[in-house]
Amino acid sequence: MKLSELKHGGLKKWVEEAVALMTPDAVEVCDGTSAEYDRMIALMKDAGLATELNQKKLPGCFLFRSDPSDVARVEARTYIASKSKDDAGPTNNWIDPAELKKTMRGLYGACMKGRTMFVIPYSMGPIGSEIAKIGVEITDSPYVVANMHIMARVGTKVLDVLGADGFFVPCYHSIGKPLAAGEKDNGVWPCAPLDKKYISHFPETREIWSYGSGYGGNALLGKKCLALRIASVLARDEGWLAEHMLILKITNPQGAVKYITGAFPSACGKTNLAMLIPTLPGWKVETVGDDIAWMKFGADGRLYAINPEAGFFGVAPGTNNESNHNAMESIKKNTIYTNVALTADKDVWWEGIGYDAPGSLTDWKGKPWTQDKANKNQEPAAHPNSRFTAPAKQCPAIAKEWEDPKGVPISAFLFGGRRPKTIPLVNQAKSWIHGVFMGSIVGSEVTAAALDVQAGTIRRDPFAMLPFCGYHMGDYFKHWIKIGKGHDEAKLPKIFFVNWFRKDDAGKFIWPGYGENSRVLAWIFDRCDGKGGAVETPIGTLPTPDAIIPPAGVGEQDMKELLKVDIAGWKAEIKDVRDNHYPKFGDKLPKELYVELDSIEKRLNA
Ligand code: GTP
Ligand code: SPV
Ligand code: MN
Repeated sequence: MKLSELKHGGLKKWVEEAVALMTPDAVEVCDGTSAEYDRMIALMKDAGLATELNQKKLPGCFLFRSDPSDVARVEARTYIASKSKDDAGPTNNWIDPAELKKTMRGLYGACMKGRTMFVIPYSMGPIGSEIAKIGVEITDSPYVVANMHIMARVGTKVLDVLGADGFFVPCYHSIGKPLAAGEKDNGVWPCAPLDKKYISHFPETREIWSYGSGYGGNALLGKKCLALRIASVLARDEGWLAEHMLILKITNPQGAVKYITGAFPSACGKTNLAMLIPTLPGWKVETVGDDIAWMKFGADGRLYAINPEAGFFGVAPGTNNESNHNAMESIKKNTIYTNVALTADKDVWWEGIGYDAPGSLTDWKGKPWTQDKANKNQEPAAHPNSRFTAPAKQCPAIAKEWEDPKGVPISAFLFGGRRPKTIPLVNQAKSWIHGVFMGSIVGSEVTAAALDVQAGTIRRDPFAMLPFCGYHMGDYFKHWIKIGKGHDEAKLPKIFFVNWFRKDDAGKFIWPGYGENSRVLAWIFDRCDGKGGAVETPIGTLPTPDAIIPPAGVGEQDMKELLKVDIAGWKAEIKDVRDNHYPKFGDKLPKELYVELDSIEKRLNA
């Protein structure tokens, strides 16, 4: 579609301004058809950036290798440019919006020379749903266009809903690598150097400007930028919740259904939990969403969640038929693989795929790689943050209501992270405010999902939103408290803290995780109905020793360890929150949370 055919005056003008600034060789408005998707892939093949995979084994699947500097979100280059620095808060990077726009306009100047500008109208949420939001991303990356086709609803049908004057979030994206006359990418992933990358958000004007990266959350602007950073601001203003949460449907052996959401930091198990196959007989889990939940109150006073996305951008390493069969089934066709390893017969491979590397591979950097199991220090063949992009509808466990524009009523919120010690397998909050306290102190061992934070250390990641909250985190806590005060607590989701990642002194996981997590989900399900063996402790409501049937290989002693209240560990935890975590938020830290902190401390000392 041509620019001149756009019916929305504001959109047309905004694109024309971008064209004048970025001077692409051509402009195309995306229609969202499969022919368009195929054309994007063909363009990338021509540029030497897409490798066609074995079409017998993996029909419609392609592999991309990004630049080694462009393999994950870059938190140090991500900005919340609110007018006042205080509105961005202590956990976000801030630059004055006028100054940032000036810098970025400089970078955007002629940045699309030699390339085509693609205009992608997209809907986060089912098209036309009252909860859905429309964005328009302009980009010079066919890789981004193809990924957006999978991750969001894109094209002409979105323009139809937008009409002549509808609201959209304008999103600029450029990889920041113009081409000189006759120059081609020639197999080199185009992007800008780290100090030129900017992932910028202007919350007051609801704008997103991204420059210099082609990877994941930096470039697919509907995902973290719109659906979390901008949406969290809209949610604060309008009284709803935009959260980094999976959404699952769970059915018990009697056929009763509940919906549960869960916030775990990046690479801490959301996709896996959303697609879990229960080991507990008679239970069933189905997927509604694996990364983001938008939740609004229904007329009945309950919270209803939609998944704003249309696909999965999932972590490849560790995904196998045992750990996540449904993901493996979802990624057998029409899938984009990024930074995984390639086998000689053009199949994919990664660490933790469930079998040894078949012969000599090409690693994610494009170099020959042969598995050497004796060498513990061998570099991995697949990047630890290598990912698959696959349509959600391909998931065998996708719930039939996953696109229901009303959303699904939520019974429980889970919070969790990778905590080798102290935090028990599961712990129910005594009240909404206790649950908000739990969310506010989420911590996790750092993973590879972001480029610039050191893997292996524990950092606080409140509500798993640290990199994704578009405003002051202290105000965000306040928003959660306000939600509780403004609604009937009996109808609000019950809140639980889970930890699948306890390790023994040898560093081995005590809990097998994955499908076995269904044992914990079953307890949570029952607790939502006030059932299930439970004991009150200083830190919350824990299962009685017999309430969770241990999986094979987990002994009585292990279960005791997983469910004990580690008084000394918790005292250290509370001290760390009081000395290091809460003070970061200054007077914006709601006093209700200090009250919770004090009362837990008192109970621990009793
Ligand atoms: P993002 O897409 O970055 O938000 O990640 P996510 O939260 O969806 O994490 P995902 O489910 O992709 O899991 C990340 C890694 O954790 C993978 O390597 C998984 O195999 C591993 N993992 C997931 N669930 C479990 C579990 O229950 N136990 C253990 N030990 N590992 C798990
Ligand atoms: C995450 O890091 O939480 C992701 C991947 O889901 S990205 O889309 O890159 O943010
Ligand atoms: Mn995520």
